Amino acid sequence: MEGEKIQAYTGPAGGWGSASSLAEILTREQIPASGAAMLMKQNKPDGYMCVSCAWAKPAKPLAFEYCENGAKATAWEQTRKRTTPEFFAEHSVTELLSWPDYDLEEQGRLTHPMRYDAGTDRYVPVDWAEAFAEIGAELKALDPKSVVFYASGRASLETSYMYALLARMYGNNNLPDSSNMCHESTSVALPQSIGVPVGTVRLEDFETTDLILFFGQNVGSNAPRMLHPLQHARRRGVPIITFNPLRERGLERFTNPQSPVEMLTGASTQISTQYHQVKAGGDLAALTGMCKAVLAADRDAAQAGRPRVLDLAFIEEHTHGLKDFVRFCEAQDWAVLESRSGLKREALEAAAAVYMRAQNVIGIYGMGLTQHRKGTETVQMLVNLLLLRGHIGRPGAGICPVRGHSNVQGQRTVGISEKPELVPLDRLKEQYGFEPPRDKGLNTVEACTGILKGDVRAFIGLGGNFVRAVPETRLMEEAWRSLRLSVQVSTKLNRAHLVRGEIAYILPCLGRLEIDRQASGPQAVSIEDSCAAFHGSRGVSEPVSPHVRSEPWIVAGIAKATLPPNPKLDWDAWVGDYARVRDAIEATYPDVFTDFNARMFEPGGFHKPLAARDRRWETKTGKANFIVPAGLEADPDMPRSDRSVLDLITLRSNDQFNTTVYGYDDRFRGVKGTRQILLMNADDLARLGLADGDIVDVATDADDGVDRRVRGLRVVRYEIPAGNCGGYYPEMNVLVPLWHHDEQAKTPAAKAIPVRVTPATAPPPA
Ligand SMILES: Nc1nc2c(c(=O)[nH]1)N[C@H]1C(S)=C(S)[C@@H](COP(=O)(O)OP(=O)(O)OC[C@H]3O[C@@H](n4cnc5c(=O)[nH]c(N)nc54)[C@H](O)[C@@H]3O)O[C@H]1N2
Ligand SMILES: Nc1nc2c(c(=O)[nH]1)N[C@H]1C(S)=C(S)[C@@H](COP(=O)(O)OP(=O)(O)OC[C@H]3O[C@@H](n4cnc5c(=O)[nH]c(N)nc54)[C@H](O)[C@@H]3O)O[C@H]1N2
Ligand SMILES: [Mo]
Repeated sequence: MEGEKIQAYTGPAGGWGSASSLAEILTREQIPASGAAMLMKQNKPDGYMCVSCAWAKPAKPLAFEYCENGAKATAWEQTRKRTTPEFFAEHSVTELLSWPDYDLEEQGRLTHPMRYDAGTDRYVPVDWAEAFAEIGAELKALDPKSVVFYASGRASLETSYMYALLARMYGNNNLPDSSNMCHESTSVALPQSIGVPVGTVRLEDFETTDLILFFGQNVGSNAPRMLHPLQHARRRGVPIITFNPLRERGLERFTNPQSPVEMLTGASTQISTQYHQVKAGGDLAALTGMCKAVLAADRDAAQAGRPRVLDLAFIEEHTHGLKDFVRFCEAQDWAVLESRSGLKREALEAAAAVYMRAQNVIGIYGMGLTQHRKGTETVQMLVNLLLLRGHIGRPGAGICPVRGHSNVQGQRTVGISEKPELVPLDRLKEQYGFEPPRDKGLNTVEACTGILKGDVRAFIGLGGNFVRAVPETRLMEEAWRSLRLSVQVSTKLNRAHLVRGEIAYILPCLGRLEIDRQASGPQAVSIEDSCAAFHGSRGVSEPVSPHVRSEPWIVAGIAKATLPPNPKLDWDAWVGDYARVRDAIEATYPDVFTDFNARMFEPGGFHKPLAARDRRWETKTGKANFIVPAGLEADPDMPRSDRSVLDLITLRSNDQFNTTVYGYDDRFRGVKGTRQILLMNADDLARLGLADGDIVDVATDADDGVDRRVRGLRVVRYEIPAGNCGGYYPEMNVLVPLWHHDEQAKTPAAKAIPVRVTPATAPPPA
């Protein structure tokens, strides 16, 4: 426990803490000063697009258009450290399985294609040609329906388009992606509500908004560049109302590390003007309460002959379902809304009062809404609230899901989806002369079920760390080992390489920051940000090793070894010049990617057309829909009558990118040197006979016969609602049952897992 320290952090987000945390990682990853200079090219129209979050890139970037965590992501990728064949010769896979995530990735960048050798229990170097030949032969021998093509959200639009095409030409729509664990609730909710699958807000809307509602997103750690538009909005006097069980520092105060004056004077901007510590999963009730208050005020106004609160003209012309929605809200009892949300009626009415005064409202949200059993319905309830006063399809207003991976939204745009109806299959058929599969493919949860059942035989991973990111760690790792084939295209060593199939490959690829030289010269790639703008990106540093290859090259290699030749598709020509892939993308999606090659470096990006922004509603009713939820229970299949059961929220620290752990500090939450902690409320501690600093075990409260347990966590007394506790992802994934997911979207419900906390017991003898 040496080096562990828990001490409340009093600084703002940004500020000197961010500068020193950044200096520390640049030194540790041995990044020379010239490497640090490359940060100047981050998120610039002539530079590269950050590999960290998906937040929008402004047309007029700041001198330093990067943040502490974007810079960390760059340092992590640009590290001088290497994971070489010598490293693999020294360490058996069995040994590496006992290493923590941090130690695996901290070895540095992968340099050679590697194949697992059962005789020595080691990964050994292999030629690219040999690797492709075996992978192709295996895939040809397997039933296409038994193969999964996973994508993490970092690969470019070009790579993603090629990868989705590979899966479909091979014969399936088994294209699960990280979005299935992330904003799938958004992708299901928004099309039903407003007819588009993505947010409607653009960066410029922040300049004219006059209220921001902020639900379940930890901006200071996970999208820090967004603090700049938030700070600007606050300076204009725009209120920000936050709903979050934890008091997150980035949502409280921000010192702009790029402002010399602020850094010298220690001035900081208060970010949230109201902060509501809603219970995990309580947003559905909280939002219903706000809607109820708005409707009541409207009724009063109507009776008193005052101007109405609802935007009746908008509702009349553009929406459907108000009557049923009003009936639902009126039927809800305040006492129930209070107990489900954990917030007082007065607090919800105070939030509603500010909402009713605002002309242009933006609703922002992240994993705090999507990763719940009722995630989809909760997102829809936020849209319902916005619709009451016409806040969709108007400048300065709209819905703003904050996406995760830097190109996760774009991958869906170019065909990575298990849902065939989201892809123009007829156009692909015509363009490439093949019969695309029409049956629904496997999403992430379904792929996991298939692996558990033994129906899935091979797993190809384009980035990511699937086995570590998904729920049900213990059962998944066991089942993974009976896969026939596992192939991971990766930059760094992770657990998904070690928990492996019978035949296993690690294929090392270039990162987005590196110069990608092909037949026609250095290549650019493109991505889509969280506000639906497309941006070009050019690598700026030398490749980490002569043996690594670009993602398009690797995807083409697998395709050529697996698929019969196709006169309409020349994979080599695509790899030689990615502009030709963009031409192909444009041919498949002419309305979205018009003049793609000519526009890809437009400052601020070029935007995807979004019907809802123009108040055209591509829904079944042809209108924006008020959608009534089935009820207000956060988790219908797990009644929480027993007060010794707590809802566990799985969180990211300020020192990680998903399963990539940069370090053991979580500065803003005052945690230093450890991730083995459990945040708990003082009342719960007293009730359960526990104290700050105690060591506890945590077990999932489910009666399906599966033992899900994490041992030896240190209790941290924390300002978190009674009945909730918090721990870190991915360490806590062992506690998430695979079936515990959003009812409609199947996003794992990682933000409310019913658990029991008990004093630690010694682990049973191995
Ligand atoms: N540095 C860094 N940046 C990242 C990532 C990273 O790991 N590190 N990950 C990227 C990815 S893939 C994603 S998806 C995003 C994730 O970014 P976020 O959406 O911020 O995800 P989380 O860190 O999981 O935190 C969710 C927030 O929701 C709150 N919360 C939890 N439960 C509830 C609830 O029931 N209601 C409400 N209102 N709030 C709740 C938590 O307290 C926390 O503040 O960030 C992306 N950017
Ligand atoms: N309990 C719980 N579980 C969760 C979540 C949660 O909040 N709680 N969040 C979920 C969310 S939102 C997400 S998005 C998923 C994330 O799931 P994934 O996207 O599968 O996981 P990552 O940790 O982002 O993947 C990291 C690995 O990607 C590889 N990599 C990095 N850069 C590149 C690149 O440029 N190319 C290639 N080919 N590989 C690269 C590296 O080898 C690295 O080890 O996890 C989900 N799981
Ligand atoms: Mo994500």
